[in-house]
Order: sequence, then C-alpha cells, then structure tokens
Amino acid sequence: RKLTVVGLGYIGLPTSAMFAKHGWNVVGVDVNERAIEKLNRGEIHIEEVGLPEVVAEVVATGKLRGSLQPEKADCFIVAVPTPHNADNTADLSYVVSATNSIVPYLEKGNVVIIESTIPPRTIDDVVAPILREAGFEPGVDVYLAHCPERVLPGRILIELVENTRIVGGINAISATKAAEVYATFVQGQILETSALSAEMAKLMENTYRDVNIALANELVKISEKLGVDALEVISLANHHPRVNLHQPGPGVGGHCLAVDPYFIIEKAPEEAQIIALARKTNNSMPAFTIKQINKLISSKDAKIAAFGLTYKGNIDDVRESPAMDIVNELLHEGYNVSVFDPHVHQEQVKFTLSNFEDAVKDAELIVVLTDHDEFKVMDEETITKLMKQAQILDTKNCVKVSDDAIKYVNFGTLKGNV
Ligand code: SAJ
Repeated sequence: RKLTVVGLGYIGLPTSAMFAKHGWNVVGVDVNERAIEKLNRGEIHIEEVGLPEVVAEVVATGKLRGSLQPEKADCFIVAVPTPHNADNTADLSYVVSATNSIVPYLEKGNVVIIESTIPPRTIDDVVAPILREAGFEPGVDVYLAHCPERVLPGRILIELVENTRIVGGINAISATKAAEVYATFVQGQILETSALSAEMAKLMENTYRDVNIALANELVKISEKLGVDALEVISLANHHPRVNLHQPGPGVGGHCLAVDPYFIIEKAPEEAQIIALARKTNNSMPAFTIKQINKLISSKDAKIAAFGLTYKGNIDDVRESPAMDIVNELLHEGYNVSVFDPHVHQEQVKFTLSNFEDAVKDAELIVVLTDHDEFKVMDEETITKLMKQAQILDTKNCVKVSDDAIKYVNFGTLKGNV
C-alpha cells in the first residue's frame, strides 16, 4: 500500500518512517528543499531520539523517499503546522494549502487524514468543503478523518506505537478506514469517534494541563501573599488519591499548551472563561518572575545570570519559551544579564551566550528558568568563589544546593508580604 505524507516536521517525519518500516511505500512531501535532499540521502533535519537510524534504514530499502510534490496513494496524511495569528486565532493556511495540494492526486476510495492540530469544526467546515468542491463527497467517495497527534518530543518513536490513538471520522466508515491505516503499527488502543470529538479531545488534553498549571501558578501568588510554601502545599495535596496539582514555573511554553487553548477560545469566547483566564495567568508568570528577581538584586545594574532558555528541560527548542521572554524583557529594560544554556547554540538567539564561569562571574543572582539536568547539581565552589553574591532563584524547583553559603529561593519560599 502507498502513503503520501504532507509535512515532514516533528510529527510527519517520524510517522512516515514508521509506516515505511511497517511495509508501506511512503512518499514524504515538504516545501523545504533542504529537508527533502537530506531525506533522500537517508539523513534527517530535526532532532529526535532513534529517528536517524530508522530513517536511514527505510530510505536505504527504498520504502521512504522525499519529494516536493504529492503523488497518488491509497492514503494521504497531512501533518503541517497550525501556527497562530497575532490575535491568537488559528492560522489554517498550511492545512488548507496542504489539502489543496493533494486534491489533484485523489482517487475514489482513498483515505485522507488530517493530523495537524485544528480548532473544533475544521474538518467539517474547512477541509470537507475543499474535497467536495473537487468532486469527492467526503465519507462516500473518499474517507476523511482527524487523527490528532499526542506524542511527546523525545519519546516520539515509542509513543507513536504505544499511545492510544483517537481516530475521528467525518462519518463512521471514515473512522474505520483510518483506524485500519494506524492498525499497521499502533499497539495502543484505537478509539473510533467523530471528527469533531477528536478535534475537541486533543485540544482539551492540552487545555487540562494548561489550566492545571495556571492553578499552581495562582497558588504561588496566593502563597507569596500569605507566607505559605506553595511547593509544600502541592506536594501535600498530591498525596490525596484524586488530586494531581501540576508544577508552577516561569510560564508555559511550547507550541501546544500555550497555543491550543486559544483554538477553543476562538470558537466559544463567551463560554471559555476558565480557559482564557488560565492563559492570562500563565502569561503573567514572566513578569511575576522579573518581580521576584528585583527583590533579590541590589540595583538594576547588578549582574544577573539567567540559566536556561528552552521551553522545557533537556531539549533545544527556544520557540514560545517563557525563559526567552524573561531574558528579552530584562535586556530590553536595560538589566545586566548573562545567559547560559548548554542545550542552545549561539545561532538560535540574538544575544550572546556565555559559558558557566563567565555567566556567574560577579553576578548577584542566578535565575534558573529551565530544568535542564545540568542545573540540578551545580559547581558550588565556582559559584561561591566567582559570584558577587551567591544566590539562586530556582523557578523550576530543580536545583539541589548543599552549601549553606549559597542563598536558595524557589517558588515555595518567596518572601511573604504579610
Ligand atoms: N509545565 C509547567 N508545569 C508542569 C508541566 C509543564 O509549567 O507541571 C510547562 C513546561 O515547562 C512547558 C509547558 O508546560 O513550558 C509544556 O510542557 P509539556 O511537557 O506539558 O508539554 P509539550 O508542550 O512538550 O507536549 C504536550 C503534551 N501534551 C500533554 O501532555 C497533554 C504532548 O503529549 C502533546 O503531544 C503535545 O503537547 C502536543 O503536540 O500537543
């Protein structure tokens, strides 16, 4: 069987490789010429554990190849990004152009699957009309489904196989046809449902996490006021069998949690009150972090060492990162900031990156903004020797400090205003 995958990013490329490994003849399509050239040499343009080996193997056996143009196939998978506009509404232009690009190659009986994250009703109101206009009645002439992706970067190849899949068809037969496609390699359950339920379920998973983190961040603000240790409260409350408060931090980043809730808000702004407030609360955390920094330094001219720029620990992705927002804001306001992140390359950012020693030298404060493993235990001798004032503000509650000479503050031990 033949598969055409449009979009070879973090989802499309591993998905293409998995289908190819399990016997499908796969054509991976992307507008990025460099990505296609690399793929056809058996190399990849993104970082993901285990992926280079699988891609090298399936390209060598001829099961996967890259192309700038879609081709006829039994099944088409669209896995292009859904960025958001300045007003936080979904920008569906990639999904629309990817769907348009496969239309000339469609034949009766084909299965069309949208994996990109989309606002509720997009399959019914945006994708189906494109196919209908081209003369294919969705659910009758071609089968149309939304199968949202829920894999976690760093574990993609494992989660693609093991996770439960939601397969939402525009009608029941479409869901069944799409489920048959994934049954090729998915070992988790495959849940068949409607396209609309699938769209909403995907968005609610990330919204649940965002709202829960907002609750933890709100608790930090309340605790600062009342002089309570928020982190201790979370840990105590989480001993209850039905409570799972998430962890507070300098904000919520990434292309999923910080974006997907807006796709619900845009469709039901009056009703999505808690969801919108959670976004607002999480977006307020960079400013809250800067307020805490100010409490710990002697003046605006004091040197601050910012540790960590990525949106979460042990990855190299700085897009949609609250740590970047904090560093950029401090620099913009004229603070004296040095930046250290062992996972980030100089080309990724506009300001200059320092090594550990240069970053901490003469600084009055280290502010930890990302929970990289490298920050969990630091070289305390260097810190006490080189820093003007040995202090750490740990927004991720990840650093273990053993030397009493180092002042350690986290979001549980903020000075109360009482
Ligand atoms: N964060 C907190 N406190 C927490 C947990 C996370 O502040 O307790 C922050 C992180 O630091 C980060 C942000 O939230 O800035 C997002 O991190 P994450 O690890 O929750 O998730 P992502 O964005 O890397 O991936 C999520 C996952 N969704 C869920 O766990 C429900 C993943 O399974 C999805 O595939 C992915 O979104 C996606 O593509 O939608």
